[in-house]
Amino acid sequence: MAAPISEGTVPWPDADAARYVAAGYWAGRPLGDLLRESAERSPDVTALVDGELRLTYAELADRADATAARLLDLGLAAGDRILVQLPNGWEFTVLTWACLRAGIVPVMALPAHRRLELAYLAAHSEAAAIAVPDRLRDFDHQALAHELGKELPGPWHVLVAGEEIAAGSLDLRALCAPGEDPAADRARLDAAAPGSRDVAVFLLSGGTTGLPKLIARTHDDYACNARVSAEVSGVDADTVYLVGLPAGHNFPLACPGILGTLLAGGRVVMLPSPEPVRAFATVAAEGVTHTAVVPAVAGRWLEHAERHGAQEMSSLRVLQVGGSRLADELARRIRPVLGTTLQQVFGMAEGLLNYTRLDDPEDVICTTQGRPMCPDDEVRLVDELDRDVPGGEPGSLLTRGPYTPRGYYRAPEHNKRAFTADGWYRSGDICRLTPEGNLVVEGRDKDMINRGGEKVSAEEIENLVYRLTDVSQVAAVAMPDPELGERVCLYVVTGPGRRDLTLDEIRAALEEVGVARFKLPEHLVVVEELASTKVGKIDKKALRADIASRVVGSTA
Ligand code: OOB
Repeated sequence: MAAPISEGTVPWPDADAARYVAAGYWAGRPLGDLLRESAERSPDVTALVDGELRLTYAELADRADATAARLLDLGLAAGDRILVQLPNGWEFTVLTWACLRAGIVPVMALPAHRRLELAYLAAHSEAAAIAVPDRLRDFDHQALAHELGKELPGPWHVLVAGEEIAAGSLDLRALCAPGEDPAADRARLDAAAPGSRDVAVFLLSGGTTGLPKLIARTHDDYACNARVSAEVSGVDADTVYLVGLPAGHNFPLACPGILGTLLAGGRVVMLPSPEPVRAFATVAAEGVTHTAVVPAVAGRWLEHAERHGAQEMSSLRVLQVGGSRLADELARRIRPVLGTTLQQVFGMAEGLLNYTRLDDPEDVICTTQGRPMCPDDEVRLVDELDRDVPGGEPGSLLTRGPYTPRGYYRAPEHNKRAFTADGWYRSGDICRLTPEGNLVVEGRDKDMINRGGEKVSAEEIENLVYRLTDVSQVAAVAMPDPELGERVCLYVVTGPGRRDLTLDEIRAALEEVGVARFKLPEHLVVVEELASTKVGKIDKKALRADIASRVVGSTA
């Protein structure tokens, strides 16, 4: 039997929880209930679009209940975990809604994850099932899903969305089909609704450690996350929200994303990728009003619009950009070129969300990453000794609040470093506060590489390279990149007799053990020795400066 989730989570202190309830941030109701209520308000309105498939709220809510009932019939129970690794399609939304109704907890993996990440996530969360596509971009997700099961102690269900359902797999599309008796399914799920303080979803941390951390988001806190986000981004019943980023990421899932839009009675349109030709055509065809992208995608959209025009974008009212730092220069082109309002979003799966407001002056929208969405979000900018920095100075961002959990799941040792004793989360972002109260992200003091919004833990890559290749020293650092912002660069001191170690060899070794492709190093610098700091640690600051000067040198 898997251990109950509550054993690994860190609850908010009672006094804070009471405050969040009193202030109305925590509604005291599970997300599945709130979604059901949204469906009640507008049963005949289209809620979900994926290509040819269109579902009204009544159809979506009933399908979700039917799916939930079938999951329970399979033997899954409230509190069980299911690894979700689905591309952006209707099945993702039906399954997620179903899980929220039944109290089954989705662990939001990304389609790019491979054996190493999935095996760890399945084991760490003690998942009882996985939902995958059959194949995606030439990768056999179904086969891998079955292999993973062999190493897990408990029962393991493989749910597959696709044409080829192998022996031993369950057809996810059949599981998500309309039910025979919607009223009975509904009554069954209403009667077994999870508690509002229970865990609703597990999100993955961007990661600065050897292994990714799981973030347990409760129904109360995640509903607040989605609902308040909807308010500050103007998402309501008239919204048509396009999902182009991987749906399991916090940004398109709940900032306000899929959940915020559905809670507000709007329409969600699923698209497999934000590639501009299809994204622009979909915006035009569906009358999309809101969407979320990372800066690298915003750059591609701007280029596309500059070449082919932006007529197709006329319905788009808000373009949310976040996940990594948007260059001011790119930000300034968005309104003139795309004719839409930019909303910068500086968020994290750990909680805190900062938004520029839609009616902020253009200068604030283009040069800051906004401010916390809730009056009860607490933010401090501190120095190395956790002392508040003077106003306007850069400092390391600490935060607490109604939707920022107080610890990672099952990670007591790591939590001592990642959180202060009084519950502040150390985001690792270096920010400064402008006089009018907005945050500007200036850098970070965490050992992470942000590859166009995809987070790569330097430590994770270094550990693997030590294990798999003959190096005596290795350091992974961010290499500046005009398109993605950063890419992974490796500095190595090779082991005896291995002076010929190549980038391809390292990449092949990492791929062989099943690391997501976006984490693979893209540049290798072999050196005699690595500079160290006074305390004997590898001097990464010096390495970052070194690679930055080499990149500038190579393009000059
Ligand atoms: C989002 O979430 P995560 O968990 O993948 O990554 C969080 C980290 C932040 O701590 C920061 O280092 C970076 O990503 N980040 C930004 C940023 N937005 C995120 N850095 C600079 N400027 C921004 N606008 O990335 C995420 C979650 C919810 C909404 C949006 C993004």
